[in-house]
Amino acid sequence: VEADSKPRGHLIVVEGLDRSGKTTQCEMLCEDIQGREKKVKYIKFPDRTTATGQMINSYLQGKAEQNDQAIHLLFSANRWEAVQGMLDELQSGTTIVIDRYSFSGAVYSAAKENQNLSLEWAWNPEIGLPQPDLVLFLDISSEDAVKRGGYGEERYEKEEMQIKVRTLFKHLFSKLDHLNVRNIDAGQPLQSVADQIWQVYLKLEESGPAYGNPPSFS
Ligand code: NYM
Repeated sequence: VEADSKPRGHLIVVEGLDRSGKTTQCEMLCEDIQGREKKVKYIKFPDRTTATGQMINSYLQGKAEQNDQAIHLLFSANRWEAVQGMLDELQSGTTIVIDRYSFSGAVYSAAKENQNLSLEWAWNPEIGLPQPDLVLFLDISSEDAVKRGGYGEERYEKEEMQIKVRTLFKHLFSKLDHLNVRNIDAGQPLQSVADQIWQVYLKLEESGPAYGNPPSFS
């Protein structure tokens, strides 16, 4: 907009089930963006290094119990405490690639067996967080996810839960239809998934630079 202001970096979110290859794809995308002489930063939620992140880590590893609402709000707080840092990075022209964000936040809580939290309730604390310019949803069938060497030991890494998570992701994205969400077929070999992602990224770059802070979730 303002001719003399500097463009900000893009905010890109990568979402998907456990075992969908998110982290590997984030790393490959960051390397490719860097290869274009652009500044890029990788962020992962939950950020297990902060005080809230340590509580989340204990919960995920089964070392601590938490009430469903309380742990949900801790996951959200773990994002809120990172907002200023993210906005500063974007303003300095750095593109941010985020490994899981508000979408995982809402969907995993709403997928819990006891059905304690509705998707709508779970989305509420995310309102006001910066909205990504692009969401890459790494879509993989739950059966394929299981075949990829089985799940880890953490809470939520169970087949029944993953099936619900996948359905809820799709439902949430259909409700947030103003967002730029791209479905990526993550059942393909690594390099082919990376190629799909790269094509989508190039389109974002072609759409031109962004200015000011990104809009917030409403
Ligand atoms: N998870 C992740 C949530 O339940 N809520 C959230 O807000 C986020 C960001 O934590 N099974 C769940 C999804 C994962 C687990 O993620 C840890 P990762 O990417 O395996 O570290």
